[in-house]
Amino acid sequence: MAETTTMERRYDESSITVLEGLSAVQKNPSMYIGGVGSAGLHHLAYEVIDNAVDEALEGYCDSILVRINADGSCTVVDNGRGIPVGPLLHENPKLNGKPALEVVMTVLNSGGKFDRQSYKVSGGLHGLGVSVVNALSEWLEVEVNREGMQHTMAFERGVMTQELRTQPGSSKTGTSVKFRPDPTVFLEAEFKYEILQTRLRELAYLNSRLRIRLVDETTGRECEYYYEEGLVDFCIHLAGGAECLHKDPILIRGEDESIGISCQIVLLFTDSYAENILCFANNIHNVHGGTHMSGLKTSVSRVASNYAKKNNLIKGNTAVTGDDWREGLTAIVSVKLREPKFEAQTKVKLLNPEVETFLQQVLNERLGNYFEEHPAEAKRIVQKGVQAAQAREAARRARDLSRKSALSGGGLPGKLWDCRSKDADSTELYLVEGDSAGGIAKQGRDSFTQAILPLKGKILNVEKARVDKMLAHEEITKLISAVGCGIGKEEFDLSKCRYGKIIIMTDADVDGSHIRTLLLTFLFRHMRPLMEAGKIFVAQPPLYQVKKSKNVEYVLDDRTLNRKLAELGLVGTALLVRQEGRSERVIEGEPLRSLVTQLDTLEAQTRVLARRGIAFADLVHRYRHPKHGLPKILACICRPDETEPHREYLYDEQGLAELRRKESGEGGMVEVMEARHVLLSHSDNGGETDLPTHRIVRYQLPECRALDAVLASIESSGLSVDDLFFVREELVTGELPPAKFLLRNGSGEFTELDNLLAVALGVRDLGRKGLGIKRFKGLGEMNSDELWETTMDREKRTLLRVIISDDQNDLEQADLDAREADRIFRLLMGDNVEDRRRFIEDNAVNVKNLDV
Ligand code: 0RA
Repeated sequence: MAETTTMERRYDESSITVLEGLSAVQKNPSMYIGGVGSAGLHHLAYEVIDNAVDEALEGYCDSILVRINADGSCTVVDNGRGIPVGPLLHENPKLNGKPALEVVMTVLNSGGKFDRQSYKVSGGLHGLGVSVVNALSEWLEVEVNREGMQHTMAFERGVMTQELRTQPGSSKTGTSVKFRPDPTVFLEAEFKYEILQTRLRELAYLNSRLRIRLVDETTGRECEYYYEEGLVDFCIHLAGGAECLHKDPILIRGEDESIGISCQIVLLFTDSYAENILCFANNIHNVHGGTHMSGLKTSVSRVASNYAKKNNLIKGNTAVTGDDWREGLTAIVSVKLREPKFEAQTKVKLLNPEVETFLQQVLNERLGNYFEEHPAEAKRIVQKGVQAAQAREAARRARDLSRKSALSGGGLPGKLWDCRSKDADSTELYLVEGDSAGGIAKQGRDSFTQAILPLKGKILNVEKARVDKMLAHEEITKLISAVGCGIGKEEFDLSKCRYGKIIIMTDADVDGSHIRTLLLTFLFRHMRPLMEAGKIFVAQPPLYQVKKSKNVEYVLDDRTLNRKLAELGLVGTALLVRQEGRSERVIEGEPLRSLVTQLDTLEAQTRVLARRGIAFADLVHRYRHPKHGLPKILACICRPDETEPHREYLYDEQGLAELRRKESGEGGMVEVMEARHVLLSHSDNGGETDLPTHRIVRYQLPECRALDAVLASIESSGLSVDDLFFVREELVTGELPPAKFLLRNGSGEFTELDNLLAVALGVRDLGRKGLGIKRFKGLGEMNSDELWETTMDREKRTLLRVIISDDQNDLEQADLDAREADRIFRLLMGDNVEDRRRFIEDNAVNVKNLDV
């Protein structure tokens, strides 16, 4: 008892400075982590992760695990040296003698006191130290393994609750930090898998041979990133399947020890039309570039231009600019330097002038050599630049022409039904698919504020066309002049936009969604500021009209309709289960509703499996394990001597590790790869693969976790999983045996069901009784009143706002999102069919409802 008191007093006195620092963080968290929304929350995790990456940069750590825990906390584990724990020697008597671990956890910026050799900050706005994370965590537990001992400590809101406890441990080293962000501080309490995933993937790209794993315990999702030559993979990933003009990405490394700079550059000249260069200094992405960006740009243009002149590749008097030479270039430059200077705290731009000269030196020489040694590739790259220049000239002529015709009274396109109001805030422009729908929208609209522009057929896919071709396309020029703010980088003027909202209104079918994507591609590539300003919307015309006597309702999609039918069908309905030798069981009310919901989930998840070519019934019968449930991993084993891959289902990582051991046999080499990475490296050089011939390609099966839960819930309600698939076979008499499952509706009528799976469908069928359901095949099938009421009336409609990033307050996250959007457009609208298919399969549409 006495001991505790002295300890406490000692701690009280010495902790004054400590708490001063941390309470400053607690009083004004936004100052330290940028905000208390989702962005700030994730910064906490980045802070700990960055510290682990620093260990990796110094060569002490090669593996990091990040786990989102079921209780809302996050764990970051690394195998670095471990945070020092011994008593600190310090001039400040309040800190002197304290365990180093405690100081690191409770004193702001104390990480620096340990003189770590690394480049200090590996992430954007971070580098504040784990103490900030501690200050803003409801609780935090840290475990350090060092020198054969295991050390633990715990805190609550920055205050120590468990002193350093040491016990014998193993020979492994490393740090594990588990923390739960303070819910009284953060508005957003949940770590998001996707957000962490994008960031962790980038860190793995930037730090070759660092293994980073992310596990989400709440959903069972997980992923692992590991790159031998990360920057090259990053560049391929970034190019998103665009065709490459040369065989392998061009990788250039340089180092000048005398000035303490090293650089890594990857260049990929593609057949696309956008330039895409990412710059990093000490692992920090510099959104606005800086001296590394300008060094790279100048040098690429110089090398290409010199080569073209020397080999007489420019015909006539075409003036090729730097932008032309870099059309379609995807590149990453990563520099590491001792004293980086950035513009502003946000580190958006690198300023060190010596970096520019250094990069030019390295690139002029090495890229010059590459051109000389690869004449065929060099010629292709140069020709692309010359074509770009010619197209730019043609586009300028086309624009001049259209500007002249606009001046001479041409003005707005003939097909535009403009609104009467000229107020650019309250007005709306509807882009409508087809003339007939356009006509209906015209009749239905509020002509004071709503303008209609009907667009004929498929507009041009601008991802595959240069500006000149684009400006020759009538639907596009109509669109440009209706919107009024021009296109491109130099000529775009947001303030000239003639409407407050631009609303895309297409049919709810495949063609409609294609046209919508084409329009979005155009708007994203050529009118991006409109999108960034949140002016682009997607209308949501209903798919169904549901009539019940005089009552008319409109329903957006199949899912909503099904839910509605189930709700109606459940009223007064009971499920009867015949049991051998016993009286039948009756399920109704809440238990029946919950069963139907479970069966809906089952249907949806089964469809996901089916798309992967896996039959659910088969999986349950052959692979459902009494303890592990359904398999969570599908491994496709490709052996050098076999043409067809061999499939194996596994339950966990351990199973995969065993499989790998079994496959590699005596000293053999087998590589385990994520399916998506295989596809990426597969596509970079025209079908020729550089994959290992003996490999295990692993597919995660996250849907199996959801299915496990459904199956467990079915069993816990006393039903059997076999009942799902039961097939009633005809008796010798030709009759069907009595059904095991029956539905009884409110009026006491019975419906026989084949099996348990048929229950959800049966309930929906009951709900359908007495309803008139009409499916609209397109906008053109509605009359103008219907279209107004469901889709255009401000009071009733739902619009989806198109956003590039959810997080405009967080520069870093917004930037990551924008880059991801860029890549996805390339993937979806480019030529690479295989990647596109994969992407669509992997990603369900991700939009939020917004009432405007
Ligand atoms: C200070 C000094 C040293 C390592 C660390 C901090 C460190 C911090 C974190 C946070 C998460 N993981 C971490 N790993 C290490 C240097 C240790 C030494 O010199 O032995």
